[in-house]
Amino acid sequence: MKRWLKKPEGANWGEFGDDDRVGRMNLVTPACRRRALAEAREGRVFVLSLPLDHPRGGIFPGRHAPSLEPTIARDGRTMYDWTVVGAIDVVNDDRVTMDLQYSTQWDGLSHYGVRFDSDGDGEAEHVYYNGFSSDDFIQPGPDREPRALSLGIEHLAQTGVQGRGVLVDIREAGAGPHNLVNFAALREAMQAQSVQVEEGDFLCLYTGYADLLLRDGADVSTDELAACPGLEGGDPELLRWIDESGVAAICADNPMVEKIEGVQRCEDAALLPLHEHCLVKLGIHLGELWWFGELAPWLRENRRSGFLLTAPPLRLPGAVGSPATPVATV
Ligand code: UVW
Repeated sequence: MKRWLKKPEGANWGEFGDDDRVGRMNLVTPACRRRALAEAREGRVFVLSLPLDHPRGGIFPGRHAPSLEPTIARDGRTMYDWTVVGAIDVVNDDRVTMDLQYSTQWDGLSHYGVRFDSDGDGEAEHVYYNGFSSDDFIQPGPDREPRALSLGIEHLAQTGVQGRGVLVDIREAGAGPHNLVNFAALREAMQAQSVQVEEGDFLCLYTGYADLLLRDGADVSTDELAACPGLEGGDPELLRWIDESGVAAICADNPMVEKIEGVQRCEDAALLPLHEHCLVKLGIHLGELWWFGELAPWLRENRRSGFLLTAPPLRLPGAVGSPATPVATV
């Protein structure tokens, strides 16, 4: 069912069907996966996740670190060292409370929307990828659990999230006081590192941010973190290239992929233009706070940029984002 009369300029809504819920993941075809498998030549793996209790102290107020506690068994006992009289079994079960987007994570297509008049009645609604709207969410209430009905993260999980990752080191590519990386700078970095991006690839961006979060025992200053580069979402050439390149997803080791400090913005435009372009207009999932600290040097030493990436989110119905433990195989 087509849900909109008007779509935002540059949106691909309808391209993968009026009911599509996974966007550019449609471009990760069996042929793409075979190409990705061919990158797994050594059989060596790299984990691309931070420990999920990082960033210590948090980055976004309101997103809390995981807190573990034992499950309460039917008999009221906590299930740590749980035993049954007359048997030798010892069982531990636990539960976690955490914000799904605290650490290494996927932004689902229901994580971010914009106010836009998609039904042409002169009033802006809250719209998401492919014209889904706030009607496709259950809002929290006294007897209701909230959930994204149409664009929950389970749809991404069901694709398997496996394909070819290509890593670009943009640590030195940024410019200006905020170290913004525009299209010209990204292209230069890709050329210097012989990175070829093909349709259906997962573009991975190494900024060094997550390395700082893991720095052993040392305090990391907010200035050091702020100096790490990020994409300049306000650069129209960058947005055009993201569209034309056919990338399936963009994954970075920083908190937002893009940086918003110092970005020129028109009145009533999005604060996060790359989020708008990727998540709303094109259905490109964003991976955030990934960790490339071991993979990047190995790829550099071996003069490679491609790898087999396997990065499913939790298959958690109705969630708008998810922690992930992405794995690179080289
Ligand atoms: C926001 O957009 C606020 O968060 P994230 O960087 O997780 O997408």
